[in-house]
Amino acid sequence: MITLYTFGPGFDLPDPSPFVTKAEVLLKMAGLAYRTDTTGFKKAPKGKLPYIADDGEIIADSTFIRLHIERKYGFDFDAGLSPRERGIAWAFEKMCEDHLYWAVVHARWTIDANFDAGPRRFFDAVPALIRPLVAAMVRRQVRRDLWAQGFGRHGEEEVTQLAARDLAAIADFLADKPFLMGQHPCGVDATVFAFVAACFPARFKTPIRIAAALHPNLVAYRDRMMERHYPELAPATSQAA
Ligand SMILES: N[C@@H](CCC(=O)N[C@@H](CS)C(=O)NCC(=O)O)C(=O)O
Repeated sequence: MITLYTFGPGFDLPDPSPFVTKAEVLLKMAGLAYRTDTTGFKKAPKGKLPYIADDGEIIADSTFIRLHIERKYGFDFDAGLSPRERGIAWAFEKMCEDHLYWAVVHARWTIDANFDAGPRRFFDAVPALIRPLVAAMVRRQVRRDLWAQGFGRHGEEEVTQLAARDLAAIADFLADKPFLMGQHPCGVDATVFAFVAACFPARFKTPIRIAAALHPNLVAYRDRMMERHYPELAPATSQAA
């Protein structure tokens, strides 16, 4: 059976990491049996989650997990889409992963109240004496990552402007369709759902959440996907909108 290495549910989400949620939804969409393991971070081949172990084979990175499922199990996440639609789906996916994601990281890690309400909990298992030091060290590294990526050079208002454009683009393209590319869910929905849901938890006081909630179709989409793949979490996340 496939093992998916995760952080475990947190922040009123299936996983604090939208990349992990994306990978899990892909496994669910493909109908593959899997179990989750929250103890794999230290052995992550690329230093990040998610990764999977499938019959002795280790695959790291949510997109490579998708390609692995497509290749090994012959499941086409974009079945029924034209080449043009596949291109659009890929562009939305990468906008979420390489743009919107960093706005979420910025909100969670650089705003003190949000850090205390979320990421600080990652360090609960660290011995109390060194816990503040370790938390500060990792937080510094995330700030460095944000600086290198570019969002760390912007103010909160500027980051919000960029995230709001991403969310508006998704909402406008989604329009009144149930799923991003039409009547049926496809691969990009695993990604868009995961990253849109990551904008919503009420514990994070961020204008990004307000920007997302401005689009009723986005809220409904998040709820629809949550109900479909995480019915046990659906009521909690719906209140968190
Ligand atoms: N491109 C990777 C990104 C994964 C990623 O950024 N994971 C983050 C959590 S959201 C992580 O594990 N970060 C830990 C670290 O950088 O130390 C994917 O698609 O899986």
